[in-house]
Amino acid sequence: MWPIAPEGMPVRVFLIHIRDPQFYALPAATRAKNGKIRVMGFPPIGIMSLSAVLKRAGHECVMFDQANPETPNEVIMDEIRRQRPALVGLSFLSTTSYPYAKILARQIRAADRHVRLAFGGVFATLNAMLVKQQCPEVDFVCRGDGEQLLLDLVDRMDDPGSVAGVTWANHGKIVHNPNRPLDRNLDQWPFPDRESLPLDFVESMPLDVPAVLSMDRFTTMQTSRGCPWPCVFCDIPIFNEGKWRSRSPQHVVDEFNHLQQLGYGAVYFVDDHFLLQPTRIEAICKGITDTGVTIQWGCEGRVDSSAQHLFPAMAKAHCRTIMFGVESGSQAVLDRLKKEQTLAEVETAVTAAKQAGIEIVHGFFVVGSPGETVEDMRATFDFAARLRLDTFAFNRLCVYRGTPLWQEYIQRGLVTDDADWYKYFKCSEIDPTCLSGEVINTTRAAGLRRVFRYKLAHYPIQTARLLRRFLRHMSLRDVLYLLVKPFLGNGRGATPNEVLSRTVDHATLKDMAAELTHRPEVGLDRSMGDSPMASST
Ligand code: B12
Ligand code: SF4
Repeated sequence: MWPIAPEGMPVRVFLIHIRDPQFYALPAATRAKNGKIRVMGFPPIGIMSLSAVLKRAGHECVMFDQANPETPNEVIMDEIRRQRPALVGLSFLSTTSYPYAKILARQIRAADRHVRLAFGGVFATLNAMLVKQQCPEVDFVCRGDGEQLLLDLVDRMDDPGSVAGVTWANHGKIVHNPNRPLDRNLDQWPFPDRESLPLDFVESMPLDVPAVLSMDRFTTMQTSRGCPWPCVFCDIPIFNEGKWRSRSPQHVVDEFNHLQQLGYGAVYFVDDHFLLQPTRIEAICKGITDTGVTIQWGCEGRVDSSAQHLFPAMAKAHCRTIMFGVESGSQAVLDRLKKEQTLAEVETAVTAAKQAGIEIVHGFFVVGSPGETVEDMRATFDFAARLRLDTFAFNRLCVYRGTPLWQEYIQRGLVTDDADWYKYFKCSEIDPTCLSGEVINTTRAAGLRRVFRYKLAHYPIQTARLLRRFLRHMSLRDVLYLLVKPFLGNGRGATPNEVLSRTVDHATLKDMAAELTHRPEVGLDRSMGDSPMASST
């Protein structure tokens, strides 16, 4: 029998960050100076936050990240057998990593009947009852913020009924404990435990998620949680009960200082809407400038932010990147998505950021929205070309369970909760008011060509500067290839460097992960054989 510590006693917890292959097949070629494996990507800040909380409370925590090629599932299983943790927590973000989480949970359960298993993260939160039903081998599905929840759970694993935010089974009957009140005192938690994984992160994802575009030691930070807007495709407002909460400026500045001491050079905020509260931004920028922190950072926010007069102060405090959710160049599409922003607001924000000296201004766009016409799509690419954006991404709109769009699709009979809740859908695959996938892809390829041509002709200096930045990460050959790629048509693969830097959409890996979400439960375990995480080879 596995040991369960009495309440208040230290326990050993394993936390595993599950990724789908497109987000972990990214080891960089060289090791860092400190001997750690270097990985291109975002660090798993969810489990790092929880590890710090557990350790401060006196517990032992061992983390694994599937980005690490040296810890495939079988190594994690060996460690579980060897170290016998009291609890193994599996953390994953989204629909596409859920199949991998299920597979690993089942492997662990098959190897040991007694170890306690927990799931957490956005997807698990929004689908807790269904997840528990589909994965009876997982003891606890944990909903919402994990900090206090995990502390409570490790103390009371034998009495989960008393732990708010947990979905579990009592004699075969699923019990959905009440939600936890939203934690507003985020300053109470320690800084994430960034040093315990044997990995160093560098970010180099120029076009997909450009972040800060630096080859420095990289990490992420979370200074606020949530977003109160009603965009129909987004589940962040649901995860955060429509609220926005933040850490105090001093706490954020202290973390910057701490990171500077640890040798980090680039930080990206994973906040959903960093630009929400001007006074807080002003205080953070002042703190960074006053304390002489030189870390370059990037953030995301809405174009209607009332903090735009602070863009110069942000640039002075080494904010290098701002990413805006532009979504579309058609007001009709923006309104259909309930984005609650105008094209004029987009132009104002992008121009203000560039005028303030923000080096990289990025636009997130979606294509394939309900009701979008070919003309709307063309308008989007023309708009992207005209805007002073440095980088942009045009992703296909997807629908996730829990969002208002999902609810609409249920009412329209396009999906059902019972059959489809765990499936990854591009809207165009199920919604007849969307353009077909083929038309979307052809129009997108043509639109990208127009954007590149326009940028080179109208913003040659801005484009040259950006290319110079790319050249710090990539060979000239690959940069040239990147430029001509939209003109080559389909069927050309990525260069090795592109694969590493994720400069282009990883269509194959993305499709593979998406397809796995549609596989029937019985076939899922066999799919493990196809997965690069199954073994280190
Ligand atoms: C940064 C980010 C990314 C980054 C990197 C993530 C990483 N490696 O850590 C990148 C760019 C790679 C990424 C990729 C994708 N992302 Co993303 N991403 C985010 C973002 C903006 C922040 C995540 C984050 O770091 N949060 C901060 C940490 C501290 O929070 P956390 O991980 O949620 O952990 C807390 C709790 O959830 C809980 N918890 C977490 N795990 C566990 C485990 C246990 C046991 C317990 C008790 C608690 C617990 O405790 C933590 C502390 O409170 C979120 C939006 C959001 N607000 O969550 C979207 C989000 C998670 N992503 C989303 C999507 C769709 C994707 C992609 C599928 C996009 C795509 N089509 O390619 C991919 C898939 C990635 C994958 N499957 O591996 C969606 C998920 C929607 C859904 N229902 O599936 C979100 C919600 C954004 C959105 N609304 O569209 N993403
Ligand atoms: S503004 Fe961004 S984070 Fe907020 S609901 Fe809309 S898409 Fe989601």
